[in-house]
Amino acid sequence: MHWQTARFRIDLGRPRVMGIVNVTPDSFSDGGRHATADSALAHCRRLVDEGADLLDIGGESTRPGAAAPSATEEMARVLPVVEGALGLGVPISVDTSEPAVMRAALALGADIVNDVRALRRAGALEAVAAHPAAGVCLMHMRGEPATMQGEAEYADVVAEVATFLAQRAEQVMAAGVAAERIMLDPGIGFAKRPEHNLALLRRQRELVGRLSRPLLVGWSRKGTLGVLTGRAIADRQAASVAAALAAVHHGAAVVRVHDVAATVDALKVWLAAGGD
Ligand code: HH2
Repeated sequence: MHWQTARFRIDLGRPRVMGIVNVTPDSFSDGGRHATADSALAHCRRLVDEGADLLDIGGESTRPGAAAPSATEEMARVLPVVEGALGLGVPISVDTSEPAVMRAALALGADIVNDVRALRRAGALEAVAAHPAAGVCLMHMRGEPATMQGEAEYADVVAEVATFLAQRAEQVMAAGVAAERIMLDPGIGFAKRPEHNLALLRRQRELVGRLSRPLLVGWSRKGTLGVLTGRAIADRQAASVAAALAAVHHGAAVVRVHDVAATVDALKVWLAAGGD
């Protein structure tokens, strides 16, 4: 299995680590830490040195209750960092739902669009389809970050997430995006309560089995880990690494993480121990 992206064909024969770079004033765990292009780029370099297989650069916080920035503001945050990061030798993903940001980033040469809204904003699907090989990550969410936790009601969260992702992948393929470009994501913490997130982890094999494309999963520092451990956001590294390993153990192809060095080390040991 592989993931086709603009410049790289990513071999998914081993688990891959996507390092998170938030160029935002308000992200839930690292808001304001890399708010200038220079500091964000320095962070990109550090994550690549730590072993990140790919980078995900975002200019919109999607924490529950967050307000969306304008497209102009998002572009001003993200594009200079994307431009600099393109020279680092790893695939560059842009975490955005905004078609104007997608178009501009893809024109610069970005490899992947990672969209928590699964290309559902008007013009987003066309922006990605217009590029012959760019990769895309389609994530499950309901509603908008400002209101999504009010929509966290499921009869069977695994079945409902699987149905959404399978249908969305079909629609994106029907628009001309080849299957090999698509990655799917259950959207941990997006319109989901802790019991939903944990069901998606425990039953992740079932989810993977229902989908024809690989899974990218983001547990890093999220609220369910706080519920499980009683830890504040800044103290969830061990919990995040454990969740990333569990996700890989249950079949995730890519894990989206803040703590790249710790996750890379843990995966090395897990692989040496015969992890599959
Ligand atoms: N989670 C966040 C943002 N983007 N993209 C994908 N594909 N999957 C995720 O689970 C995911 C995502 C939220 O985390 P973070 O980027 O740390 O925070 P914020 O949205 O507040 O910037």
